[in-house]
Amino acid sequence: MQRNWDLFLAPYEQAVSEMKVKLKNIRKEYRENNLHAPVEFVTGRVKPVDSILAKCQTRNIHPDRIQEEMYDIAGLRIMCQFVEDIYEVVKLLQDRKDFNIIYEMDYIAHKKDSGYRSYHVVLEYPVQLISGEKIIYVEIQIRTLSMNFWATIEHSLNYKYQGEFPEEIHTRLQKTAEAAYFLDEEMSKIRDEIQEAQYEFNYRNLFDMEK
Ligand code: 0O2
Repeated sequence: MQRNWDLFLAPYEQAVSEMKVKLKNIRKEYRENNLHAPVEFVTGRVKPVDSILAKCQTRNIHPDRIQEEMYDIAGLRIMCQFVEDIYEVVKLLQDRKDFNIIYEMDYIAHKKDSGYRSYHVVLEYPVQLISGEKIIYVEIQIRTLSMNFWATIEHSLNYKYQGEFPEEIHTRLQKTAEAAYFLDEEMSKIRDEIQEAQYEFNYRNLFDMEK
């Protein structure tokens, strides 16, 4: 039987929209309290149908089991300035009562062979529909701006090579992943200085606007 994809994906669309608001509100609340926000920006998407079907093939998921076995149909990304912010965001998510974390993977402490680093969290998220409550999976990837830069480039190259990178490119990507992480480590070392400068900069801008 032909699946009605719009109907199937509607709760995922709703979950992504709701989660975006919630995550952006975390940033807003920090800023209103003149605190460094561990969330720099948030993006979200619902996986396109062709990607869902392709993943069914590669992961051997039966199309009738997509809802139960595919965790990243609803996906959000939280970008952070510092590695320390990632763990602060994870703690915030763990403490929330409006969803339930069922899976966490720290690809920062355990980077992938590709060089990929990010913190992955999968939630059971309750969506309120006219038919009642539906629990769906939502994946959140939390990463620094530097990790995001690397992952975005690697992802587009992956598309070109379909995961079969020539050895030279594979090695270069691993090297660039280390360079990106070196940047994160160096930034962490001068984090206090940076945050102080950002605070002064924001404060001055606010003062100028009021003139
Ligand atoms: P798209 O286009 O990003 O939506 P898990 O812990 O289960 O979340 P796992 O088992 O690696 O992680 O799952 P999967 O499905 O391989 O990866 C989930 C998502 O993590 C991917 O989504 C990517 O967004 C990201 N990711 C994982 N590994 C890599 C990597 O080596 N490079 C990059 N650039 N991203 C990665 P999709 O399905 O690729 O699609």
